Amino acid sequence: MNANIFELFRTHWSVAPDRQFLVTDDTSLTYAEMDERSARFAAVLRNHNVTPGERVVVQIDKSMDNVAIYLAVLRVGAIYVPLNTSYTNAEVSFFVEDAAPALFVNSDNLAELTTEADAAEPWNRVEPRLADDLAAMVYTSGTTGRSKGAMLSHANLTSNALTLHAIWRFTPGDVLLHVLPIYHVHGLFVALHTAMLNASTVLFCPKFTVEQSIELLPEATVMMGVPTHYIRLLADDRFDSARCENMRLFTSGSAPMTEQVHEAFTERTGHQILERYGMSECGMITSNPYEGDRVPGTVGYPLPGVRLRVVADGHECSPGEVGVVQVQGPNVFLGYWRLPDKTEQEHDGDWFITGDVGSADTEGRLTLEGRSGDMIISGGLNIYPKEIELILDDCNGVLESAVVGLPDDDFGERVVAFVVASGPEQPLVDDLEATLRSSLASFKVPRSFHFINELPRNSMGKIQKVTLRQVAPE
Ligand code: MLC
Repeated sequence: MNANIFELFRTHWSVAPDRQFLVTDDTSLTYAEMDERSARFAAVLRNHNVTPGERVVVQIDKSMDNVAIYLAVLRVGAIYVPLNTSYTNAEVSFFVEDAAPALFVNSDNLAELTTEADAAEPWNRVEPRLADDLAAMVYTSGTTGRSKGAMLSHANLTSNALTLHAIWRFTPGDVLLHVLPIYHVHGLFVALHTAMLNASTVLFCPKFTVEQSIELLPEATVMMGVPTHYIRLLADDRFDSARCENMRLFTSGSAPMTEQVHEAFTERTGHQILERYGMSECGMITSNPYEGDRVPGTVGYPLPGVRLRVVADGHECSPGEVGVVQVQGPNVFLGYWRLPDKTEQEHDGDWFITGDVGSADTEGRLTLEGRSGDMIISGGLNIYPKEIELILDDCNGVLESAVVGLPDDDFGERVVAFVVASGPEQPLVDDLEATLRSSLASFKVPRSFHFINELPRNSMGKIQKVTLRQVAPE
């Protein structure tokens, strides 16, 4: 049997080849048309010597052809490596060097590849793959500031897609409002895979705007988002229960949602948001129940087939006790690309150490408390302070720096930098910002800079970020 997940998609959507798959403002594409488009791109990939097991790095705007290229990469048995479109050249060159792709698709060659696809003879086959062959590699940042490629197999993606499709009760006729970027696990796998297994129509928005979401909600039955999406919708009076009349399910993830937002949402729409928990290395791990209590502030139960334990000081925690969440299951990645030591470091035997801190109750319902590292989650994007501090520390006039996340009404957390000047003259904030912007994606650039005489340290010399968060000006 061919374990290539593309084969699974094709089996499921073949029930409705003429159904609209992706619908945008000005155009649409049926499932049969997407099948053909991906076959054309498959031919192009093969002409570019993309053979099974080779990587294809892709950094392009969200579009129908982006989806076709993703499917084409699966089809030819290669490994899809998506990159955030806001990464700078400096960031991208690291990924390209690390992944060593057979092809790098970006805005420079997209038009040419598209023209080649228009003219290509469709390659209608699906390369046979084994369950453990890689389908995708998703970069995640790390505490050291160096990104790691999480290797995801066809079996990883398949198990998660089938499970979510089942537990979130996708039914014929479901229409997905798709506002997420497709360079991350949430928008690419969770949203698109479940829709494809359902042969669902997807209202495919190039990016999230309140205006377009409000306009499209009456036509949709399912929306998947990050808390910032729901916070912004709630800030608009037009977002009400009438707009959500056809909606069956709102899910939220990638960042914690506050109980206040949960409650305001229910009050306004009559719907309870279903919060779930996942990460690039594992796809989805837990979910609040479709039927039964969706408890604000908790992320629900392990998905069927997924095992979870909470560990503190080398022992498994009893219910209610807080520790680090560890996971086992068919969804868990195969390791970090070319980093066997790092892979081993983040495992405890057969268990993957997520780095998230939480507790499980007697029924196994998980509540997350935070992270064991000092990662910042801003608008559903993970940001590692180290990456920013390393650049700041190299700036003229900077002795040292520390970056923390502070509470933010829109993004959940925002990035803030504390800087100690190396001399009597403070460096200019504009200069610091310009240096950071030249090498880092703009969502990582601190929203404010604060100069202090020295960084608070404990007796071991470790910077006390908790203290910094407390002294930060509003
Ligand atoms: C944009 N900006 C951000 C930001 N997004 N700053 C901090 N945090 C963010 N998340 C900044 C830009 O850098 C830019 O800054 C300015 O805001 C305008 O950019 P924009 O692109 O127009 O912003 P906007 O459309 O408002 O984006 C907000 C957003 C977006 C919430 C729609 O961030 C988003 O799509 N987030 C979802 C991310 C996601 O899919 N995560 C899933 C990861 S998978 P400037 O200074 O240049 O003006 C995962 C696993 C799991 O975590 O469980 O799901």
